[in-house]
Formats: sequence, C-alpha cells, structure tokens
Amino acid sequence: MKYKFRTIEKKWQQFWRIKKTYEPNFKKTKKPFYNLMMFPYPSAEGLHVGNMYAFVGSDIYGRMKRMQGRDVFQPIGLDGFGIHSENYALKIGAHPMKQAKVSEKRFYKQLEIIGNGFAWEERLETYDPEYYKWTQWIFIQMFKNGLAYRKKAPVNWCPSCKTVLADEQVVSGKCERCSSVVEKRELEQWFFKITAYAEKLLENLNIIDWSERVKIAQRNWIGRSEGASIEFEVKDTEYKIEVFTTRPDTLFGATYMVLAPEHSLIQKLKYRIKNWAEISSYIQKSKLESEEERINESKDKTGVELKGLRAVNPATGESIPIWIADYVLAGYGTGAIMAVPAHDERDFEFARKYNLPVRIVISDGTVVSPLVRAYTGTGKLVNSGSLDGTDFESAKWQITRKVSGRREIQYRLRDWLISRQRYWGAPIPMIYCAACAQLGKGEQIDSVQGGMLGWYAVPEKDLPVKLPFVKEFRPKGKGSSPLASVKNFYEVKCPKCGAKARRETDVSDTFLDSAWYYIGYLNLKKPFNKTTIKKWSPVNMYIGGAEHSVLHLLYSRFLAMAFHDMKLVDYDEPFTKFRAHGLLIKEGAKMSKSKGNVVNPDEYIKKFGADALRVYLMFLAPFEQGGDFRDASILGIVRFLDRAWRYFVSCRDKGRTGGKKNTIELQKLMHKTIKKVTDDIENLHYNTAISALMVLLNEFEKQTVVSVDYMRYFLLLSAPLAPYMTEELWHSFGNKTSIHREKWPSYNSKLVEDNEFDLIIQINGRVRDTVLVSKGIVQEEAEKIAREQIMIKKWLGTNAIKRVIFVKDRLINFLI
Ligand code: ANZ
Ligand code: ZN
Repeated sequence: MKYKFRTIEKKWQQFWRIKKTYEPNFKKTKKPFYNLMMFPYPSAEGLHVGNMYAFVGSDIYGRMKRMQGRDVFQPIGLDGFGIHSENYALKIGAHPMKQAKVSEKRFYKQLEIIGNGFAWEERLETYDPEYYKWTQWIFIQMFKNGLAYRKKAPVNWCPSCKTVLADEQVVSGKCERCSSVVEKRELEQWFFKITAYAEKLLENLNIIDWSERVKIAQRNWIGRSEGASIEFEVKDTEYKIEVFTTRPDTLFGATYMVLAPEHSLIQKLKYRIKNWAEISSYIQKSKLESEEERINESKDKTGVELKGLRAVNPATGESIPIWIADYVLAGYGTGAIMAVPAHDERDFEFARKYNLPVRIVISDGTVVSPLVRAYTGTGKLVNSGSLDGTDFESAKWQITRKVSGRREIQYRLRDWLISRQRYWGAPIPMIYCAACAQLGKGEQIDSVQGGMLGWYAVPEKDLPVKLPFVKEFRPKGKGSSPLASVKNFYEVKCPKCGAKARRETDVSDTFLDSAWYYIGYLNLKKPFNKTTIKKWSPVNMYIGGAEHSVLHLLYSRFLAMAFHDMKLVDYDEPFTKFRAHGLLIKEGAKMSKSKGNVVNPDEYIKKFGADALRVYLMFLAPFEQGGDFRDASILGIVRFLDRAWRYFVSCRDKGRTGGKKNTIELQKLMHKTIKKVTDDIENLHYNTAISALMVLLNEFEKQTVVSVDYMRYFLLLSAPLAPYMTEELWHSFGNKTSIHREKWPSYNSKLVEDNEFDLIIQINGRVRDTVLVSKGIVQEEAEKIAREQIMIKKWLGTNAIKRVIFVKDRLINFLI
C-alpha cells in the first residue's frame, strides 16, 4: 500500500483546522510558550524554499514543545506593507493594494501545505488597517515621548527606489532592496531616537540567549568607543574645533587637524579662507561620494589645506595647519579630528602624501624615526613634555584633564530614519499647521531639541489614517511621496487651532511594521492589553535569518525598550531566545533568480509530499548551518519515509501490534533514541535526530517483536518532523485524537548510556578529525557527515576521492 500523500495531507489540514489543533488556550493557559518565526514578506512569486526551510525548522521545535506539555502559540502572518512588496507589484505591473490580496491567498495556501502547526486564527497582515492603526499609534507614542523627531540631515537616497533609506538598509553602499548605489541628499525627515538606547542595546546583549553571530553584528553596528573630546582654538578667531579621539594620550603628536568637508565651521570662516575656489570644488566633489567609498581603507586619501587658518595644539601650544579631507566623516564624533600621523594609519598615509610632520609620542622602546608605517601599538609617552615615561593608558586621562577635555563615549549607531517617500506603507500620523508654527506652537516643543513647531499627532480617535487607493502610486523621485499629490488626503484641519493644515504625506519604514508584530499577534483589538502581554510575552523562542541582525532584530529590541519605558510592557527584551537558521544553497551554488536555480518548494511537495521535503530539508545539516539542496539526495529521504510507512502498515495489517517483550538491545536503543531525539530537537540538530530515527527503524525491521508502545514512541518522536504521515498512522491504529496533542515520550535513564561514538575520520590513513555519531551508522551516512566537517572539507579540497574505507563503529578513511 502506497503512502498517498496528496489526499492524506488535505485530510489532516482540514482536521487540524476544524479541531483547532494548534490554537492555544489564550486565557486559561498555565504553560504558555510563544514560538515565533519571522513572518514572510510576499515579494516574489511565492514561498521560497529558503522560507520553508526556516518555517519548518521553527515548527519542529514548537511541535516538540507542545507535546512536552507547553501551550504553544505559533502564529503566522504577512509582512506585506512596504517597499519590498511595492517593488514586486511595480515589477509585475500590478497595483500593490490589489496585489496584496493575490499574494495573500498564494502565501497562505503554501504556508498551510508545508504542514506547520500555525495558529491561523491570529494571523495578521501589516497592510490591514486594523493592524497599521497600531503602527500609527506607536508612532504617536514615540512622538509624544520625544523619541520621534524631524530634522534636516544628509540622508541616504536610493535613486531607483526613489526614497530615503535608513543606515541599516544600506549594505556596502548599496540599497538593501535593489542594490543600487545609494546617494546622499540633504532632506528633512522623521527619525526615531534609537541612539537614546545605544548603551542598553549593547548591555543587554550580555544577558539574552541569542545566536552569537547576531550579537556580534549588533555590537559592531552600535560601535561603542571610549575616548575624549578635546577643543582646539582656531588661531585669531573666537572659534574652536572640537574633536573626538580614542587616543588623547597622543595629543602631543597632533601635527595637523582635519575637518569633514561638510563641517559647519568651513562656511562660517569662509571669508578668511584664501583658497576658497579650491576648497569649494573639493566640497562639491566629495558630496558625490558614498560614505562607503569615503572610508574605504584602500582608497587614495585626498584633501586640501584651509589656507589662512591655523589651529593651536592645546598641549604644545604650537600652531598647526587645518585641512579638509573626505576620510573624515561628518556624521561621526564631531566631524573633525586631530591628526596624529605617527600613530594612526589613515593620518600617516595622508601626512606622507602631503608632507606633513610626523612626531612619535608613544613608544614601546623599539619605535624609531623615520617610521615606515604608523605605530598603533601601546607603550610609554615620549616627546610629550612632563608626561614622558607615563604609561599611555593613564596618560589618556591626565592629558584630557590637563587640556580641559571631557571623557566621552561615542557610538557609531545613528538615529533610525523612519520616513519613506513611497506609497505602500502606513501613513505617518502627523499634521503640520503653519499657523501654529508661526505662533511658536506645537505639540511637544519642550522635549525635542530644536523644537517641532507646528507639528501635531493625529488624535488617537481618528486612527487609522487610512492609506487611500491611489492610481498613480509610482514613486516620483522628487523627495515626496505620491500621497503628496492627493489633495483630499493631505488637506486637513489643524487638530489644535482648526486652521487649514497639511497632513504628513510620507509613509513609515516597513521595518516599523515588523518591529512590533509579535505583540499584534496576541490581540489585534487591544495589542497592549496588560494581561495578555504579561502571559504571552516576551517571545520564548524566535527563529529567523541572520541577515536581519542590524535591521529588524535591532529595531524590535529598541521598540521593546521604548515600550518598557512607556510602561506598555514589563520587559525590555522582546525575544528571550533567538536562533539564526543557516542558508540553503543549490548543488553547491548560491540560489538566485539570475542563475535560474531557485528551488520552488511546491514542485517538490507535489512530487514527494510535504513530509518528505520537510525531512529532507532538515536532514541536510544542522539547522543553524544551512545546507546544500541536491535533487538526487531527496530520494534517500523518500525511501526512508516509504519504509517507515510500509513497516507500520504491514504491522497493523498483520496484527503485529500486540507484542510486549522487546529485547534488551532494543530497549536500550529505544530509550537512547528518545533521549537523542529530544536533545537534538532542543538544540536544533534535526539532522542527527533524523539519523537516530533511521537507525531505530532499521532495528525495528530486524526484530520479530516490537511492542505497541515502542511503535507509538517511534511515531511520537517523528511527529514534529513528518506531521502528516505520523498523524495518518496514528489514526490508522485506532486513535481518534491528534498525535500532535499527545505526550512526548520520556526515557528511562538507566537504559540510556552511550550509543554514540567518535567516528575517526582519516585522509590517506592519517587522522584529520573526529565527529560524534550514532552507533550503527551506515557507511553512506557516515561518509556524508564526515565530508561535511569543516576540517575535512579543507583537507579534501577539490581532490577526487579514489576509495573510501569504512570500519563500522570506528573509522572512515578517504583515499585521495
Ligand atoms: C587621534 C588619534 C590618534 C586617533 C591615534 C586614533 C589613533 P573609533 O574607534 O572608530 O571610534 N575619528 C574621530 N572622528 C572621526 C570622523 N568623524 N571621521 C573619521 N575619523 C574620525 O575611532 C575613533 C578615532 O577615529 C578617533 O581617534 C579619531 O582619530 C578618528 F593614534 O584621534 B583618533
Ligand atoms: Zn494650528
């Protein structure tokens, strides 16, 4: 009897939906477990196999937790508002509002087919007015708490998406969405003050249980530097240049200064600059360069001296030249530096090129003049007057004090640019009244530096500010959203004075939609309902892609901290545990549309069934590592599932379900397998859990008697991995309720000793690595695991393997 997956899958999808198998008991639950996966954005034709990989991995974990007695909440929805979905609609020539409905159907259907235990009733879409009403409400809370403000600033502009982008959305100088080179534009925009939480975002990284690589990425992005700010007088003027330096100990070696071309002092002192024409053309030129280009280490440094201006080194009293150069960035520190060519590589390179003096002020005893390169190491001070001989570390603060500088901490992190000049997003719920502005009025003048004259939040009773259907939704590229041409949208009355006012026409960044969706799932009518929030959040386990490290994952943490301080929630970290899944490649190559090798999960599900694809994907490698999708190898999994199916069906048909006495060997193997599968799923090592089940099935097949409870155990342990087939078999043995609501088996620790051993991996007879595997592992499997080891990959390189020697339960030897 064949496993007819098509009809069987349909049957259980319906059963699960009707019986609400995966709906938690929201109110009464005693053991809530919030198992979240990053919701997809419908930007392509449908679910990508990479999405499916992530969802299935998360689902397996949630299913085990459910069987272990937790009330698991595993919601799903669509992140369908924003540039990614709009760009897709543009590409296929559809209207995003209409396209949303089409994508919705397709995505939800696919998401159901893959067999995940979703709580469908709580699903949400970020473009649903019910949803973005709260996105807007959150914007308003940010505004009222001084965390949302407008300012004119040089911002990233994507010429192809025709909108500004946040720093986090510029990857290596290119737009995160479309890969166009990003330009700088001077525009007035809305920002969220994420920098107010820089320290906390950093500090909490030490206490949250997150994938290390994501923590590292966040740490680097926030970029904390300890140093000092020191002022230099501009000779014969009342002006001072403030610099931020991490090495105040090198002050005696500061032989010139450099300002960023955008530095405000340049314009102020324009009248004294003798070579203004040259300076002005340099400033123009540097505007065209991206920040990425400017800080590129290998780029030849350029600059121009501000002739007619000199600064005074506060430590030596010497008069030193002032230059402008684009390797100094306007947006970091104070936009000016003291240049210490002897001890800073960039300054050294610059000084060499323009013949500026180099003075050694730090030495470990080996530093000699002339330098071939900057000495960036540590040591004692030299050529530093009375401080000679002082250790550099203590000299830092002695010098700072001496020149009346301040100790200071700088962050690389900058405020989150939130406005977008696009159509498909949540309208920013703000109103500008020119009349009020003139009278010096506005909603939160005091709390925001520089004032927010004339700006008011839309009264909460008027939310949502609905996004109107606009035929001409295409971005214009003039620095305003298409909504700026919709008169009956932007013409409003001032909520304060009733005068004719103007509604903000930009929409908010889509990353704002996704920064709070885990709260939205809990109760869309009243998201910040205290009891639900308390019971169900923070999220227990969150799984998603590492590419969101400094985007979604950073923004969500920031918002949770802001919610905490507004007393909306009582935690400040939204995701207690986060694990980044690996990436899938196809036959050794990156999957991409241009290569035409993107795997469409639908085809495989049609051909082999959802369970086979699930198990195959999870078998590739440890979940956090990703894997290589190979058409040929899926057949191995199909065979395994077929064997399992036939085994259980024939046992049932032959009535071989009554045996009680299992051999002691089988007892041991059974309990070790329970332990192994449990631990492996807990650690997201699904691949080895699957191998353990393969070994167990092998054993079952050899036995004349396998007791009913052992057969049950096998099904229970396999249920998270292959939810359809196990459900079918479960019921075919006469059960009436879902296997997915059954209790997870526990093991007898006496029966569990080592059933693993260290497989020795040799290359040409030499031991190159070992790896822990299950006893009884067959050659094919051992070979696969061995070849996946990083060391072995390295040793094998591109060499052809001539022969493989396999000694069961001991070693594997590759002859190359
Ligand atoms: C003098 C000095 C001497 C420096 C020395 C370094 C070594 P991080 O660690 O990234 O914070 N700097 C400051 N503001 C800058 C800007 N806007 N653009 C480019 N460079 C800037 O780096 C801090 C150091 O980077 C500062 O310390 C400053 O150079 C430079 F032996 O000051 B230092
Ligand atoms: Zn007004």
